[in-house]
Amino acid sequence: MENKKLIFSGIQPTGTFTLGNYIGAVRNWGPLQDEYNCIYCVVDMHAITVKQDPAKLRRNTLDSYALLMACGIDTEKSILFIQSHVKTHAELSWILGCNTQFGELSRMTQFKDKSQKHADDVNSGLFTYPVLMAADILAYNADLVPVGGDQKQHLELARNIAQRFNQRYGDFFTLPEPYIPKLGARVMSLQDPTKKMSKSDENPNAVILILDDKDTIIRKFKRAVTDSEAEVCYRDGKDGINNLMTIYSSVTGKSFADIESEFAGKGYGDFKLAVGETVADHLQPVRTEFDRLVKDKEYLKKCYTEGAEKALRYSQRVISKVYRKVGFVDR
Ligand code: ATP
Ligand code: LTN
Repeated sequence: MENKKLIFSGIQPTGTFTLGNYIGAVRNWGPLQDEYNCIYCVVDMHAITVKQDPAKLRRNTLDSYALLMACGIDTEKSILFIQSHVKTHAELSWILGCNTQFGELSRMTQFKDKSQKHADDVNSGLFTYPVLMAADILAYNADLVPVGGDQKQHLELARNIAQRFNQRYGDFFTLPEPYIPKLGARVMSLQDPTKKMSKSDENPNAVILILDDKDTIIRKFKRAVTDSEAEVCYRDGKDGINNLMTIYSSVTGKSFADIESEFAGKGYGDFKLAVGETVADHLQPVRTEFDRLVKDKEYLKKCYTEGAEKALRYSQRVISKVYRKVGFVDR
C-alpha cells in the first residue's frame, strides 16, 4: 500500500443501514479513499453480541457488503471485507482483552444501554464488544477511524488499550484518532428525537432506511414528531425540528440560516415534505446501484474473498509482531 495515513471503520450487519449510519458514517467513507489507505469491514462478529437469526444474519451481511459498495466504496481502491473471514481480529482481541480492565468495560454506555435492552442475554461478548472493536482497528495500526458520535467512547477505550500495551511491551501500536463529522454525527429518531436513530429500533416510523422507497421516506418524514410551534428554526428544546434541519442541511449543504429563510412563514408540513423529497432523491442512486450489485453474487463473492485475503495478509504481519512482543514462542 502507498505511504498514506490509514483509515479503518466497520459497520454491523444488524439490518439495513439507516439514514443515521449513512450521514454519520458511511457516506463519508467513499470520499476518503483518494487521500488515505482505507480498510472497511462488515462486523458480523460484533452483530452476534445480540441474538441474531442465522439466515437473516447471512443475508444482512451480504446486503451490507453490497450496500457499502453502492455507497461509493471501491474495492479497487480500498480493502472491503467481512470481519469473520479474517481470523486475526479474534486473535488480537484475546491479547487486548488481557490488557483491558473490567472497570473500563463496565463504564461503556453502549454496554449499559444494550444490557438493559437485552436483559435476558447479557453475555460476555456484549461486555467485551469494545475489545474486539479495538482489535479491528489496532490489527492494522490505523491512524483514523471515521464513525458517528456514539462511538467516541469506544474509540477512547481503544486508545487507552493501545497505550497500555505500549507501556507494558514497548511502543508498537499507533493511537487511533476518531474522525467524527461536524454535522450529522448524531441523527435522531423521527419518533423520539432525544434518542439516536438506530437500526434495531422496533418502531419502523422512527427510522429512515436507505433502501426505503420514495413514498415510504416521505410518509415517515410527514409523521416525524416535532413541537407545537410552527417555526422552522434551530433552537434549544426543538429537538425534532433541529434533527430535521440537520438532516436537510447535510444532504443539501444549505446552512441553518438558509433553511430558516427558505421556510419562513411556511408550516411544518411543507418543511417535512421538502426534507422527505430531498432525502429520497439523494438516496435514489444508492438504491439503484444496490439493486444491480446484489444480484451479482459471483462478483460480490470475488470482491469479499479478495478483500479478506488482503486484510489477512496485512494484519498477520501486525499480529506476528504482537505475539513476539507478549512472549509467545515463534512457530
Ligand atoms: P444497532 O442499532 O444495531 O446498534 P446502529 O444503527 O447503531 O446499530 P452501527 O453498525 O452500530 O449502527 O454503526 C455504524 C456506524 O454508524 C457507526 O460509525 C456509528 O457511529 C454510526 N451511527 C449509528 N447511528 C447513528 C446516528 N443515529 N447518527 C449518526 N451516526 C450513527
Ligand atoms: N462499534 C461500531 C462498529 C465497529 C467499528 C469497528 C467502527 C466495530 N468495529 C472498528 C469503527 C472501527 C459501531 O458502529 N457500533
